[in-house]
Amino acid sequence: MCLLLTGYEPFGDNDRNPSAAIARRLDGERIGDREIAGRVLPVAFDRAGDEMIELIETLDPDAIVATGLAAGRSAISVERVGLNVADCAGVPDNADAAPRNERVAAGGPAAYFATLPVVETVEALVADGIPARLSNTAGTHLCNNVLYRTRAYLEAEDRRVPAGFVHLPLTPEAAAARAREDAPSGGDVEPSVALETQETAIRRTFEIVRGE
Ligand code: PCA
Repeated sequence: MCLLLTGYEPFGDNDRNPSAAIARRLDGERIGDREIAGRVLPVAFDRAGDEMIELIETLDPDAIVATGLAAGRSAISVERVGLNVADCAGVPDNADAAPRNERVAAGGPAAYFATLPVVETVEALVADGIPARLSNTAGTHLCNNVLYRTRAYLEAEDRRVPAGFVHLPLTPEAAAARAREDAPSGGDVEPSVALETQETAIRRTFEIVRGE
């Protein structure tokens, strides 16, 4: 048994994805008596959810924290809900799929709640001095897709494993790279949080799930 942590590969106009970096950095680290298995999912609507389900079947995790990048957000965002909506909102996936107003699962419920202790997690992160917030939408791109697929699978299999999704902001380096053209002429720079702080937040999220 392990603690499953997933991140995503780069996508769209992001040539780095902090969620992949953190999954790699925390892979093999111990939280109490459990080891984190850090894996990177493809940004592809027809593969990511299936790969997550394969990981759950192979690794039989005690807890699942999926993560992804949400450029523009200023805080670590603990997602409350995954919607039955697939809409790339103008950003095709890495295989050029661009769903518009589709369902993640035809005939499935409108939404699934994350089963991580989302409120306690946000409270603990903020108490530790980490900018964090509860988020009521994971969007309609792949992050939402994997949250929905993961929870739908766990419900169908009656597996009582806490599972949820955490969106991560840009790192300062990535925000600076994206601002390189605008910033000197007075444009705004997107918000960012240092990778080390993001990593601490994800480690802490697992500790809270484990009741530590
Ligand atoms: N963020 C996107 C997909 C992959 C990622 O890291 C999202 O928020 O849906």
